[in-house]
Amino acid sequence: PVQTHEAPLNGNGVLKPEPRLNDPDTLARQIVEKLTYSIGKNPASARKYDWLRATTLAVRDRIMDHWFESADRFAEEGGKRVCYLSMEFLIGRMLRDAINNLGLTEPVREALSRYGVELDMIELLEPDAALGNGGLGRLAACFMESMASTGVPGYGYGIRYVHGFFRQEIADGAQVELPETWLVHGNPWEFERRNASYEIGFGGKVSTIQEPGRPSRQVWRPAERVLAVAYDTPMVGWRGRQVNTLRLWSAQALDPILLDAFNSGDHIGALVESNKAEAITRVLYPADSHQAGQELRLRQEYFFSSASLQDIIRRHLEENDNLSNLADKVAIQLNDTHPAVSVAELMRLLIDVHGFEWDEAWKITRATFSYTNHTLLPEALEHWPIHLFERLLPRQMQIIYAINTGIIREAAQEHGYDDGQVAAISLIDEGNGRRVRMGQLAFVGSHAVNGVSALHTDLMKQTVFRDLHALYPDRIQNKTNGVTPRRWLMEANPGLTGLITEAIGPGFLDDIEKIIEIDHLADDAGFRERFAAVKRQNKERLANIIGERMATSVDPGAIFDIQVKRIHEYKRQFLNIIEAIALYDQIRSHPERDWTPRVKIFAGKAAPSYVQAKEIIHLANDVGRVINADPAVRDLLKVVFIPNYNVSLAEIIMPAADLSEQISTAGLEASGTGNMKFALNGALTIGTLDGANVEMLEHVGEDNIFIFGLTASEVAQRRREAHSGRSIIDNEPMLREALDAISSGLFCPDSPSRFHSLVSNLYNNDWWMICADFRAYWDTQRALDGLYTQQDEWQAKAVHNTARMGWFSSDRSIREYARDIWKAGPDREG
Ligand code: Z16
Repeated sequence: PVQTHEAPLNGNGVLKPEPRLNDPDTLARQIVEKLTYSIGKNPASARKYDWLRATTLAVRDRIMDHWFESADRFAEEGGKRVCYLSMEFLIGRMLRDAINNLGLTEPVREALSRYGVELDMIELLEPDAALGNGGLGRLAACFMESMASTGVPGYGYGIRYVHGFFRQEIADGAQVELPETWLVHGNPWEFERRNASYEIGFGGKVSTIQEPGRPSRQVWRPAERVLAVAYDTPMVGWRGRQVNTLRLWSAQALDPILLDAFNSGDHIGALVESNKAEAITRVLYPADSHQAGQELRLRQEYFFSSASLQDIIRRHLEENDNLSNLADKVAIQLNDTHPAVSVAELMRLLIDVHGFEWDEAWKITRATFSYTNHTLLPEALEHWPIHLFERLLPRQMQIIYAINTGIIREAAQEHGYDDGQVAAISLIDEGNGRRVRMGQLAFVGSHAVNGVSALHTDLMKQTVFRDLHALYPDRIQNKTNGVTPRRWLMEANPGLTGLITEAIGPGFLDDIEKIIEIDHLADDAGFRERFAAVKRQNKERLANIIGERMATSVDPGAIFDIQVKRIHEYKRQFLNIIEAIALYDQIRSHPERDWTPRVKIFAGKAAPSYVQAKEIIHLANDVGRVINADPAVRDLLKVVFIPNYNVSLAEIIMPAADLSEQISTAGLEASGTGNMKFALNGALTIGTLDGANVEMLEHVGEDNIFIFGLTASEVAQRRREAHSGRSIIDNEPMLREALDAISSGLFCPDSPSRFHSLVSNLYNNDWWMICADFRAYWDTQRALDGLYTQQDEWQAKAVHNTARMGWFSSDRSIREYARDIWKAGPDREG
């Protein structure tokens, strides 16, 4: 195996370079030095991209100083490391975040201005690192930033996809997917670590080796092997206090080319192996809240799990005599079930490679792992067909059977479980063609299992993990999600950050919960006006983008009513669109009424194979085209779908919202994190009692959030009663007329039946409770119309939202994980 040690760069301190200075003069000089000697341009001939690259390299030098310091400190202190295993890290752009956290924003701006270069302009040229689908991947990115900011020695482990999440275009109203190519111009943030590479096996056979006088052991001989090569990216914490590492794995063939085949004339065949290996890390699956069931996906999951575990074990053995104290030195968090095969893989490595007995290995494994669940949707729960699993990972399959036997024995013998209860906890689903249930595997292999909001965690105990929870009642705990205030307030909304700093000083930048100190300023008319002025500026910026990209003019004086997130039936963008159509109808029928102008803004991507989600995108675009062009509406209502929602667009949208739409069918959104970003930036929320909305209500108070609709238990009740939409539609003229308008082809005259199946789903079973919640949603929206005309009241509520959102910082989430699950971090000695 290709496992060598990384050379300590500043051994004895002899080779240690002078740390870089941060004044504008030095920065200006060094940026030009990079331009000249690393890029080969002079300031006169340099293009915008060259300046971006030179600036990135100069900033990167400053990160290196902190990075080594952090690594040396961890090694010296010998404390517990936290490894966050995640198939997705949705980071976005990195330059502004790094500059902000290093306190370099003003000196870099000044340095560049000497060459007539604008920092804000070059920042926009950086591609988004879009190695994630949505909430789960963005949470991992916020957690990486917060671990570095709160002093947790955190290591992210994931996959270096060549193609991140697809680029979305809208053509004639419909989503078109295009490949994303963030690496084509090189990636100055990553460092290839050839010396950290590991072999990953697939397929083959397991044989039993029996040596005289010794217990038999299993040896796995994989049929295929690929190489996992590490690429490290620094994760800079607030004030550069700590820099952690995100280690992403790239797949390569062991032999780059089969020379024998090539020489005998088979030029294509010579490359087959390398193509097959590289395919593993070629592309991110664009499936959110839905299992991607292909073999390649299982290969991806095992590939990055095994590489990460081998790396963790290697580092541990560099610093310790053996692996028996692994759990004292490492906590491994499984971000959803995507890395759950790690449970079997660590067992294999401990037993087959490092000679542990089963019981000892199982103790170490459980003490090391913990698992976060992000969804209860049955279609999202991963379960792999046994035959596929067995063919690809035969030894891991054996281990899973053995784990299962142990768990079932414990349940039957010690707890008297009957056959039905045993079937419910089994790692093998015998129901539909025998499958490995990855949630069950992650659960039994972990000492702690968490949900991502209080409601979601309760529902986990009642639904998917009901029987395992009964067996292990102390294992499930809640860790409500959070978002990093550096990216989502300071960097995205410098205007608001400046205003708050003027009002209460900069203390909230180090401790976001201090933002509560602006709460009483909700009663201060002068402050409210300045708060509203910042919002207005942010809305103008978004209005300009909408004008440029979509040739639609929107009035920044209107309510900016925004729903941005992945498109999914349970998130109910459809309900929002139906409300827009009903409002359109009312504005036309009652022109004399005093309508409050509104701009309804949508953005988000649909999984390419998710037909209904794509129809919803199409509907939003079709409805927008008709409403925006109707003179009878007199600009009182606009409907806009902004293409290609991503982290960078979110950074512009969040600060520009008056109203945040968080309207999922209750019980289905595990947490939501966009809800937090909006409210932190002073948007009011219209939402259901779902996910973290419930806790937002508790923090901001019921006067400052607009809750409507069925509760989770009411939804469950109606579903048991086989609720259908028809009787509701019959008794609700506004709803019926809106649906009739859709069915009539009013919005799609070229293809009038386009949305028939979307509408007939509502009549037939209304699974997502769109009809059931329509009236409550409509009434709440109209109350908000009224409130918006009372700007004093509206702005006071907006101030309360910003003031009271400090708790939803990912710093708080991370401190809870560190305290309750990892037993690691700065608050623990050693
Ligand atoms: C995802 O983004 C989420 C769940 C999931 O099973 C798969 C993906 Cl890709 C989301 C949840 O839907 C959302 O409620 C939650 O806030 C987020 O994960 C982070 O926990």
